[in-house]
Amino acid sequence: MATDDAMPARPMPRFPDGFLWGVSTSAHQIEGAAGLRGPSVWDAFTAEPGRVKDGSTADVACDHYHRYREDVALLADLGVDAYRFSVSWPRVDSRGGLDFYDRLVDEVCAAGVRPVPTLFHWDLPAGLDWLERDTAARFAEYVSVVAGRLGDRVGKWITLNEPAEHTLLGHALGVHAPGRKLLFDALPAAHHQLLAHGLAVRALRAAGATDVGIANSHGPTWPASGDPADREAAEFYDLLLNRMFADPVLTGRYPEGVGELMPGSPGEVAADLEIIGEPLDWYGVNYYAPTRVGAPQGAEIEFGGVTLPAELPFSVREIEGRPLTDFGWPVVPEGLTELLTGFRDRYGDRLPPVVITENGCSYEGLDDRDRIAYLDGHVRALHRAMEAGVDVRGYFVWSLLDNFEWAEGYARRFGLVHVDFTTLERTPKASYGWFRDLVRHGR
Ligand code: IFM
Repeated sequence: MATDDAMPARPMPRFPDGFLWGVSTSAHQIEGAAGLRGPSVWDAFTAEPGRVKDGSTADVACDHYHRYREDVALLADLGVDAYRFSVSWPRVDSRGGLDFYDRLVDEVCAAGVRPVPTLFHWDLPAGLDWLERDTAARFAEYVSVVAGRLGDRVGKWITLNEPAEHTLLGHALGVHAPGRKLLFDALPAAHHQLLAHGLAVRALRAAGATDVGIANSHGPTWPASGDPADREAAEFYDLLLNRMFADPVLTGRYPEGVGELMPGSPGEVAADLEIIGEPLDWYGVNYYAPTRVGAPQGAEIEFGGVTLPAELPFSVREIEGRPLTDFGWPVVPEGLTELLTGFRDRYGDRLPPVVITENGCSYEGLDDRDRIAYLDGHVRALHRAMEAGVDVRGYFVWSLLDNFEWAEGYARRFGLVHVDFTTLERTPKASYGWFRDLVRHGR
């Protein structure tokens, strides 16, 4: 079991009353295919040889479908205020419908924890396609069904998880499901997800929801040098990964030059943007690390487990002098302060209160001091952003459990709780004890 002496010696600054401490997971990464779950694009993708590095699938994953009571007991013992999980659209579409989530939400509420469902975390039902506009309308129908069934117990909702990554990794580079390598022709998948987000906000509002957000992934983009070519490439990268997903949601506009690339006439895109820009109650940020970007170098680049093709108009460079996680991601806590204060400066009053919907790191071992150092540094960096005037209302660790890390399979361990993928035994790590102390102290 985790020990109580895991807390770093330096006292943690106080967080305001009501600040939400939580942990996150997603359906495809933990549940397994048990029950009546229909197939998703991820099932088809993992069945293709060579797609997942260790050749694994998420057919069992953490078997959370059967072990959810044990996992909710871990949440209760951790003492978190909130649990962010995702609802599997293919499961809801199956004959089992929402029965599993009904039971899960009851269990989470009974443990005194607030359920915070994400309505789409990459497991699109097989046969649907984000390149098709109709998928956005289908998503809104599904969201109405979920809200109708769970809305009596769920207050806080998340529409989408990381549409940027789902577009980039799944549709532009082909390293995630559905495995397309369309490069810039993948942009309709981004627009249709954003439209789905806006339609989902409307569907949730129609069902009476008053606490709605999105979980977008963001990070500062650092130019590799002061050279104009590097600066221009970094600005472009910032546009693609940050502004293309934050601007339309927060301001109802695409950054200059982007709207023209989206499917539909200018009038249609403008009408969609009215929907996409529906006001939110809060804005979710998933933060892991900044990216250092320079002019293209005419060669493929290995970056965070992904091969970036030579023809991209930028290249990703190493951030030197920083510790790396097991995934090879640099540990840069102050990037979170920079990101949040930068958002406040860029979006001003258009930025609603922020919630950090994911932050975490992959490390091996039960005595995971590196994870404690990572989380400790990032929570302090978050506090500095709050001192600088950014309105942040919550912080969720990715993740409660070690789980199926997409194309990396089970090789990356992000959990506060270790999962033995042979026996499925759960063992809290040192970081679990540290986070439990932090949550107690934070109150
Ligand atoms: O595991 C993922 C999660 O599904 C989305 N955000 C990043 C995490 C770590 O890669």
